[in-house]
Amino acid sequence: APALVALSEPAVTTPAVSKTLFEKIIDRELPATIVYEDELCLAFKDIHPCAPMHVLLVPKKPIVQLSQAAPEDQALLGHLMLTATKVAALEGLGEAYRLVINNGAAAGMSVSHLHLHLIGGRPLKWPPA
Ligand code: IU
Repeated sequence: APALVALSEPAVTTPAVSKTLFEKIIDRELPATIVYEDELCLAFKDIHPCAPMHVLLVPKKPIVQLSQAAPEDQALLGHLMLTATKVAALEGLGEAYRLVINNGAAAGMSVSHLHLHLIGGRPLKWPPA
């Protein structure tokens, strides 16, 4: 019957590309402990910290991963690095911290929005696992 056909239609059209977790944090749709923000990026505490200090820095521009960054993103990538040094100082890490970008699932990337890990507050061994 036509009525049943109509009921089988989805009530809401989903967007072609849904927001990642980090976009939702940037847009304040999900909570996070934000430690720094400017017009280009946001820094917030990792929900599963691997050290006493573990912050994620994300560009507001949704770059999927480092290998998909474009030449026009050069200044933004530099800004993320320099901002990480600022956040490290703000968080009292002194000169001892590590910055990590995981690129691709096999390298440990689990959220498809470029993010720079800032890790510190304990002795860090090298190489990482
Ligand atoms: P990765 O490099 O993609 O593995 O980093 C993703 C990080 O996002 C990882 O350290 C998670 O603990 C972190 N995270 C988060 O902070 N909040 C969340 O809701 C989820 C993951 I899911």
